[in-house]
Amino acid sequence: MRDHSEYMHRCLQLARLGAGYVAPNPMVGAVLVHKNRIIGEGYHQLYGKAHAEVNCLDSVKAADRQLIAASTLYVSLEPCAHFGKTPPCADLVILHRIPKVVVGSRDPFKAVDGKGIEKMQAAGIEVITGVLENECRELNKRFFTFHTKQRPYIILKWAQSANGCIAGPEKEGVGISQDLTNRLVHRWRSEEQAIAIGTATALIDNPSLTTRHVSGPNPVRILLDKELKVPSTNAVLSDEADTIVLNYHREDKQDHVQYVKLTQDEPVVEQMTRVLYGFGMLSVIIEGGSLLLQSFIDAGCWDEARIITNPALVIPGGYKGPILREGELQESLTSGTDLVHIYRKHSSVQ
Ligand code: AOF
Ligand code: ZN
Repeated sequence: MRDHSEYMHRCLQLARLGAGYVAPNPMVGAVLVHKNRIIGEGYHQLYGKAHAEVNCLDSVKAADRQLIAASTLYVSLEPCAHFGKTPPCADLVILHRIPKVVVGSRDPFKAVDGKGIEKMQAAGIEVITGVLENECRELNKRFFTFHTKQRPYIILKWAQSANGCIAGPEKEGVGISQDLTNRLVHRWRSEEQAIAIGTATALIDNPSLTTRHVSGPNPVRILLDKELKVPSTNAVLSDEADTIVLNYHREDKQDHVQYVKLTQDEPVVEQMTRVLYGFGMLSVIIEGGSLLLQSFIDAGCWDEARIITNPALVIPGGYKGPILREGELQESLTSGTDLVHIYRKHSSVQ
C-alpha cells in the first residue's frame, strides 16, 4: 500500500505543468487511484478552462471507467464548490460516486473555503485533508497570500555592490549586476503580475521594466509618483505596456496609463497593497528605489527578498541599499560571478 503523500507528490508535479498559464487561478493537479494503480491524471492547464479534477476524470480509459466508483481521488487543492468559469468539481466527484477523496490543502478562495469538502462529506464521501499541506500551499504561495492576507505576494528585489550600495553617491545608476543576471531578473518579472518602482528610480534610471530579454508576459508596471514628477516622456509612461500611477492628485485613465489617487492620511504601503489587491494582482515585485523597498521592510509587509550582490564591485561613498531586518535565507545561487540570496519572511505560507 503506497502512502497518500506519494500520490500527492504526483499531484504537485502535475500541477506545476500549469505554471505560467493559470494565474490568477492556482496550479492544481489530480490523480485517480484504483488499488494502487493510477487510472487517471490531470491538471488545471489554462485559466478559464477545465479544472484538474475534470481533466483527471476525462483521462480515464474506457476499459477503466467502471473502476471510478471504487477509486480514490487525490487532489492538491480542495475541489471547488462554486459556479465560476466552470461548474463545481465537488459535484462532479459526487456524480461519479467516487468514495474517497484525499485533499492537499483547503481552498482559501471565499466562494469555496471548505464548502467543497463539506459538500462531498454531506454526500457520504470519505475526505482526508492536509496531506502535504505545506507543499501544496507553497506551490501556490501567491494565490494563498492573496486570498488569506487580502494583498499580493510581495517580492522585494535589488542589486547591490560588495559594500551594500545600489547606486553612486548622487544616486546615479551604476551597472551592478551582469548581463546574465539581468536575464534572470527578466524571468522573475515575467512570473509576477505587477512590478513597482518609485519616483526617483523612474527619473534617474528611466527603466522600461519589460521582460524583453525573455519570452513571457509583461507585468503591469506600478509607479509610485506621489507628486507626479515623472514626465510623460519617461519610458514607463510613454511605451505601450500598461502602467498604474499611484499619486496624490489625479484619478483617471489616459491610453495605457491608469492614474489612481491615494490619500495623504494613510501610509503608502497599506494603500499600495490595497490598490493592487483591488486590481486582482496576486503578486508584485518591487524593484526600488531604496526608500520604497525600505518602507515595505519597515512595515513588515513583504514575503520574499531577492538580493543580488556583485562581490567584485565596491562603490566608494555610494547610495546605500535597503537593510533587511528579518527573514530567513531560503536559497543562495550564483549567476556568473554575481551572488543571489533569496530570503523569506516566513518559511511557508501562513
Ligand atoms: C478546483 N480545481 O483545478 C482549480 C480550482 O473560474 P473558475 O471556475 O476557473 O474557478 C476558479 C477558482 O476555482 C479559483 O479561484 C480557485 O478557488 C478554484 N480553483 N479548483 O477544484 C482546480 N484550479
Ligand atoms: Zn473545480
